Amino acid sequence: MSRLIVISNRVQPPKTGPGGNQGGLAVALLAALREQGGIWFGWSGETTEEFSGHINFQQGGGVTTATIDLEPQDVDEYYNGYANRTLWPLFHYRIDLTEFERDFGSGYRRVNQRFADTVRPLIEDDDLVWVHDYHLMPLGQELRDRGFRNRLGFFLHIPWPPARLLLSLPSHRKLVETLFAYDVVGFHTEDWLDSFRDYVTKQLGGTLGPNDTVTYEGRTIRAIAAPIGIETKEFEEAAAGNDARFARERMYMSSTGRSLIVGVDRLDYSKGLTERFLGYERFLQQNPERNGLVYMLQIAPPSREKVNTYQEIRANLDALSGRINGEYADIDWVPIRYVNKGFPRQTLAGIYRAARIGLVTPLRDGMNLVAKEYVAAQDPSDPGVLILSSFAGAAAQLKEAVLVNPYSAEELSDAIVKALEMPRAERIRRWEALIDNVRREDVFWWCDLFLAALRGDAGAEAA
Ligand code: GDG
Repeated sequence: MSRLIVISNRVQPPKTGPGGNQGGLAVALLAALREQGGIWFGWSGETTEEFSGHINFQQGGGVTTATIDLEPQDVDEYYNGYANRTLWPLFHYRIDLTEFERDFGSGYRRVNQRFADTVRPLIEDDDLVWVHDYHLMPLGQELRDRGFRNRLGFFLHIPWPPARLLLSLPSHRKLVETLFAYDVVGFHTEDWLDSFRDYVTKQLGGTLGPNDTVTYEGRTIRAIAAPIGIETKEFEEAAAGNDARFARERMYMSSTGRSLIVGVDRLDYSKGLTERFLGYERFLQQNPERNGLVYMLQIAPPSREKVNTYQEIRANLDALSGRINGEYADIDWVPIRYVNKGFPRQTLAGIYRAARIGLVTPLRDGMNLVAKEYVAAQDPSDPGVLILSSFAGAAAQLKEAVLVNPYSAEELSDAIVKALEMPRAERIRRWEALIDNVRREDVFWWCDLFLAALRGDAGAEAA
């Protein structure tokens, strides 16, 4: 069996035992690495005055990780710059927040070259290489430029934007062309895949062929939809376990007789938190008789704090939650508990299970794993209701959720009422359809699907 080389911006060091706090992606990739052998390569998250190409190897839990340090300028231009000030907002349809700076582009190229130079000697002839996400799109081309002939795959974890938006990126064509260095390029949904095909055919003059192939300038790749899942079985077990029970009891004790509405998101403008708070405010305003009978817990650990749009959204949410609480709170009730810190996964599982409503309303999201975690954590005999943005990739699979337009405060407010009033039989019926998908298309299924395509297995059909 070929070894697997996983390359991503950051590397998740393997943690073993029940204290492990990894999400689905890390769990699946670590399992694949354990089975096939190989290395997970990426940035350490640390900086160094001068880039040396020194690789720090670590072994643990049957997996080898290899990390490099980057220069502060690299981090500014590549990570905080091109990746998170240019590509992230643009690919989430936020052209208003997208910053175009030449230095970002050159930093992005430089870091991708540094990745290629340092990882190249670690790769053996028949290793499979799987590159992840928007930070590293040109890495495949950089490796090919260094004479690399292995099977190379790329998976994009965020949406692929419509061509009309992508055209606003200076040198968009060059960036997309680099994807043809891979053998397989994966997206979460048919929607994102369609946008990619549309760009390639209309802007590049490429052609579509059978079995998900796309050809451009004599080079044929497979472009597939492969929706990521979660480690469903482990998460279901965690939700029924002791740590989760403890978290659940804490929630019940602090709010006897009140229905919990939960949101869990990295603090990011793509997650629609401002619009969610406004929708909840509308609900409070339109349903005075329900005030005091519900409360919202929004967990939002800060992310990308060096990027000013993230500082702004944080300040906005502080103000908005303060305003709503100031307006609607009572001496014994606070409508929003807004918490800017992270919790262990087991605790999250317990909180999800205690919640009558899971509110997952991103304005745009490649997939959204919280929606799936919420479903996996429910009590089968009395499940809660998932309210899900129709603009999350997950909506293509989780069709039995209450689907909403996250921009509409009215729709959010109506959906909350509908979920609170939903009879138990309907909640069970919807949940059974949801959990069926979350179990079947879990993260191991996703990983196998992509790797089968990458190996070029005959008959490896995408989802
Ligand atoms: C990108 C794409 C795509 C959140 N708060 C805590 C915590 N989390 C965990 C959640 C979930 C993960 O973080 C977030 O995953 P999402 O999928 O919701 O979103 P992104 O971080 O934006 O991920 C996304 C994903 O890649 C995978 O392809 O689905 O569309 O944007 O697992 O549970 N975990 C812990 N404590 C917290 O407080 N332990």
